[in-house]
Amino acid sequence: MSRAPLVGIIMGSDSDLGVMSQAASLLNEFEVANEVRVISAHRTPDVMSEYAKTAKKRGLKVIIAGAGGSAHLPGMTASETLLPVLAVPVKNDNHDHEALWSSVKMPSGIPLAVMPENGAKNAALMAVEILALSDPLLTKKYQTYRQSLHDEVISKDSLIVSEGWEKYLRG
Ligand code: RP5
Repeated sequence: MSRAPLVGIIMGSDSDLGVMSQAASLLNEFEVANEVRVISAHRTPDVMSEYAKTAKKRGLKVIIAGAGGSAHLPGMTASETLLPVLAVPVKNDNHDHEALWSSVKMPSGIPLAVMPENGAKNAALMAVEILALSDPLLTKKYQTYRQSLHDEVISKDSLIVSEGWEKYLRG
């Protein structure tokens, strides 16, 4: 994507990329310029600090930050920028729910919008909602997306009602 990024997607490790790339893919579908970086709060705190402090000046509007384990990246990034930060607690098989807890337990005063565990897609959608506030074209695309969710449920329901749930389950 060649336009200046509006959304920064950062993660604590390349092991988070499987989850966090879902945010980038979704933003690409909406044609929202984004950048993907691996930045660790623990291993590269200097880079994290610089990234957060310069993000707004560089034109970013939203940051999506994903991390697993004790997950300091989302909260620390939020503390060093005035941009909204959306946290994605990354949950791999060897993790418990610590990333979720460390994000939702942010002390009062520094807000962090916390998504579900591995909820990178929802983070991207929330970023779309934020950007759509000042972008009518993006609002239109988002409305179309929401309508498609609605229509999909209606068509599944119709099929279950007309064919019966047993046949539906058998495919
Ligand atoms: C966190 O520790 C990362 O966000 C990742 O989820 C977890 C494990 O990192 P690696 O040891 O796989 O690099 O900081």
